Amino acid sequence: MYTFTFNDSSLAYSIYPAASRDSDGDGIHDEEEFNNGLNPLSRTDGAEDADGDSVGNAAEAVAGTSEIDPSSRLWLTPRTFDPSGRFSFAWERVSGRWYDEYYSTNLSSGQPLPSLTNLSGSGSLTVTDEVRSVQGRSYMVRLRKP
Ligand SMILES: [Ca+2]
Ligand SMILES: [Ca+2]
Ligand SMILES: [Ca+2]
Repeated sequence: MYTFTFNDSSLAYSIYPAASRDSDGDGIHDEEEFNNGLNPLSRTDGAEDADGDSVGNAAEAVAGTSEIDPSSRLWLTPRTFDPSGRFSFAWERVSGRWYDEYYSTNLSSGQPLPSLTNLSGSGSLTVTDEVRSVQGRSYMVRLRKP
């Protein structure tokens, strides 16, 4: 898909691949906005949540999830404590994205420590904390887009 722009004052025009252009600067490429019923010339819809899944449209574009499918979102789901007290959680990975998993025992000071990094692939990934007592621990997944 290509986008054609025309300036009626200067009579200048351009043609560019919509998949590589973000005309309104909201973090979502024009082609993705066209395909999902968003407005590629309005940056206000980047902050909106078209499918009501609690993740904004621009954040979904970065995560590689669908802006129009509420079942598609980056979301940590707590699984369970196993019999020995280990805690597991999961999230859906998107192909072409990289993930780092962090935990912290104290969010008010210090930095979260990486325990698993450079995770890629697709589909659900379950991570189990090998520590048997996770009381007071917080978990975070950082996403990187190449
Ligand atoms: Ca855009
Ligand atoms: Ca959403
Ligand atoms: Ca979604």
